[in-house]
Amino acid sequence: MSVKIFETQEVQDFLRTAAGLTNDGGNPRTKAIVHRIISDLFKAVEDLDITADEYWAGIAYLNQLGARSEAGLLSPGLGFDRFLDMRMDAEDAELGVDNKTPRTIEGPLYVSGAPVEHGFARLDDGSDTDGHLLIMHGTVFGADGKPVPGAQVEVWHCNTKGFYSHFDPTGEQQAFNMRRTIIADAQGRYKFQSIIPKGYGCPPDGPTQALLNQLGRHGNRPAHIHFFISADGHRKLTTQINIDGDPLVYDDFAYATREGLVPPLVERNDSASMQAHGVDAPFA
Ligand code: MBD
Ligand code: FE
Repeated sequence: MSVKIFETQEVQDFLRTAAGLTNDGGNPRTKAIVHRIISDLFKAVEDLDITADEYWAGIAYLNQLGARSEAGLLSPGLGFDRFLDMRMDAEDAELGVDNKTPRTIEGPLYVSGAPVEHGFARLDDGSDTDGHLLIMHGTVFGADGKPVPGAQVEVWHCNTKGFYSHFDPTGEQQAFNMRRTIIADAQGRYKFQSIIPKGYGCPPDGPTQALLNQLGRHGNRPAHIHFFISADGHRKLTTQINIDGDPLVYDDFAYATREGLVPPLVERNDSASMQAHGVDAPFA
């Protein structure tokens, strides 16, 4: 079938009606967005000769995506999250804003309400004994280059099985394991102890992975740690770091790796530095 009806007045009028553009009430912005999206989809059906079977398979797929709560997982997999960041980066570039730490995507696994700690936090509850000890510390700076006392550093990551607390299918993790909010000290410094996470993989039996399979793509992320950095009077930063050396650092299904977000890891074995940096002497 290759009939072309999309450009006809009948179909164009129909699209306007379906999007509510021909009636009062409702939300104009919603109408404009829905009109554009359904128009683009109608056009795709026509241009690609999408069959009824293919169309209904797509509808069934959306239901599966919802049933498994994976819309937020497919989104970065198809590059939408990265695209939104690219747009914000481009806007910043136009305004001459120089982001010292690049932004990158939030992902679907943040949970609000993590325990709040001041200056230092241990993120892991010690139950994941396969983990390699990790200490990370730094200072939050504002756009003016000055430290931001009391800045809020929200940090979250997964365990050595690639599972996040609240989303762990094994049910083995305590609530908020490997999730904390750290309030930076008077010099804007934060520090935490945890374990090095493993990479994340999409649920192998889920709809996101099923689509990625059809695209010939994997659904894995390199090991990473997420951050929200916020403070009064400052724009919130959403970012991550990647664990250097992970084979997928530059092959992330969610496209979140960026230059400047792969800090070097320093292995420390001497007990003096362990004591200086460990949980017993967080600010020594
Ligand atoms: C993750 O842990 C993640 O950070 C993203 C972006 C997508 C899926 C899982
Ligand atoms: Fe993640």
